[in-house]
Amino acid sequence: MDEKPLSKNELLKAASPTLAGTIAETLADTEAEKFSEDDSQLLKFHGMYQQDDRDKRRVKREYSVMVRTRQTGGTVPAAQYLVYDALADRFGNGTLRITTRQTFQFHGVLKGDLRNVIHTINAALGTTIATAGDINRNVTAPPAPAGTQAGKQVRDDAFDVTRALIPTATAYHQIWIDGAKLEPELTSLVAGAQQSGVTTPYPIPTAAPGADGTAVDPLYGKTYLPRKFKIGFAIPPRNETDIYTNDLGFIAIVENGVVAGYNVVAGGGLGTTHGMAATYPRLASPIGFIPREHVVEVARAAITTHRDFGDRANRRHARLKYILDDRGVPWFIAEMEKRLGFQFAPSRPAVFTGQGDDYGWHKQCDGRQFLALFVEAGRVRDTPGRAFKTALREVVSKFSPQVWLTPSQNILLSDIASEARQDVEAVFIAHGVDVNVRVTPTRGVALACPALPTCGFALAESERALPQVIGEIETLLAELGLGSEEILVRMTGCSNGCARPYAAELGLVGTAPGKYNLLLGGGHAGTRLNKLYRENLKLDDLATELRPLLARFKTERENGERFGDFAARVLVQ
Ligand code: SRM
Repeated sequence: MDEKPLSKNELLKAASPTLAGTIAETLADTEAEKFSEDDSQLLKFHGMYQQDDRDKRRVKREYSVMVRTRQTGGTVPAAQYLVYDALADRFGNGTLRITTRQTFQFHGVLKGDLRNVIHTINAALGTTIATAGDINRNVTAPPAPAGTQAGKQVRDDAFDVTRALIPTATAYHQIWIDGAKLEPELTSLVAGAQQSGVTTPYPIPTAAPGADGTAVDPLYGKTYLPRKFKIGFAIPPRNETDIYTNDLGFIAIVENGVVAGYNVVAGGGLGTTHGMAATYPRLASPIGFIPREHVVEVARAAITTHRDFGDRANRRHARLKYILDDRGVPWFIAEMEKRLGFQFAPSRPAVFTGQGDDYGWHKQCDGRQFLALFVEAGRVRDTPGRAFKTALREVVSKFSPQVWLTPSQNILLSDIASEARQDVEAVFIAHGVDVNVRVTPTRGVALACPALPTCGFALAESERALPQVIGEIETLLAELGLGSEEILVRMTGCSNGCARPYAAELGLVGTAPGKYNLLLGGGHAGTRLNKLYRENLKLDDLATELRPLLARFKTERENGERFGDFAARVLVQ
């Protein structure tokens, strides 16, 4: 069908359908300081990215690996959290990074420590399988600490979809798990995770390759997908998971407290390349309604449609969104229905009104409490005078709450007995963290990708610049008497869209060191993309650029109008 030559990654996958490459050989070679370029592409399917510290690049390239875990719906059992916390200190850079897709990343892992890390994660009933690569990534879902039945059903469905889409024919088990031994100091933590009663949520891929090394994954086939694939779940009216930015989204339709089924949306994705108009962000299109029992089949049908029709010649045109635009949404629906053997019903009414996390203490249905904690740019760490990571470890260790990672890069701790609330607060206070002090609404919803120094794509700072950028916006808002206003600000170091800047009320997208495209007018509930307002703006000039815009917002806004809606109406029509 496609006459253009296959992309390099396609040839690579075809040559190594077990995804083994020469990873094991490089691991065994203690002299080799890094993986080959080909292996570093295959490593992604194992949940790892080869990186180097770009702050040090001018002096010497120092290679390390970023490891990404899988946490369906951001669910992290307490005992598993304690293992991750220890791994970050023992083998990573001492921090845990919560991602915009509710996973954890360990940065700075040395090649020689990788087997230890991956084996330990698996021993603690976690996995890193397929958290990157041309395959289904972490499935996002609204954290459901309140304990509602609908929340639990959605989480169960997210796990079912996850399990159904885990690849089988990989070398994962052989390379990282077989014969690996646990570090003695981690043994008791891992035993805690194993005994904590958590049933293993992820199947361990054990399908060994045949003697000729050509085992083919039954779902993905020999060359997997043409590109990454992302699935999310949402429960209206909250759109925490930014459902329309996923390749495939399931919007729960809740009736009488239970999930009747899902509105399916497809073809979302944000990745773009500067200067290439053929690449663009896109929100998912409505496909139709399905009863709950069809959720896994629909996910499989979308995956195989992407597998069979995605562009395998041009990786910049390979996401599902381009299939929907090139062939049309009606074509996609018809193709899905052909594969499913039934028709979609018309989508049911569903309205999103907001996203983000409500910080502080909340009551669960069962009378216990959960605590939502703000984590700036998702970086769990200790800083002078504020030992957040240590406090978290102590609280999780003492009170065993369920840990939830949110798509806004925050942490929720649930199932805490009401009587324990003061004791939990005391632990945080002892480490310089007052959980009752609120950041401003704008800081509370801001997101940033890691960018420098770890990301190879970063053109400009993001995570490290965010606190100051928000500080400047806070100052402007306070000067104008708008301090209580919430503006959804999202920043990235390049055009790939990792902190979902195109779905923000105010997006900053790095173009060069110190320079950003300023985008305005996205909807705060994730239902409208923003538009370019200023190209290559110097970050130093941001306050000067924003002051008159915010002043106009103050005087010209309609009653209760949010900044994003005002900008879409007045500034970037
Ligand atoms: Fe992303 C690539 C970080 C969510 C679109 N993303 C990368 C890499 C792995 C760079 C690389 O390939 O070497 C970044 C690693 C940097 C580092 O040091 O950590 C990276 N992406 C992230 C995270 C950690 C950002 C964060 O602040 O949390 C998120 C990890 C999510 C996870 O747990 O799986 C992350 N990335 C996203 C999202 C948002 C989402 O999924 O909700 C997007 C936009 C949605 C989408 O996929 O369209 C996103 N990342 C990309 C792209 C552009 C893909 C495209 O279609 O063009 C790339 C580049 C690529 O794949 O070639 C990319």
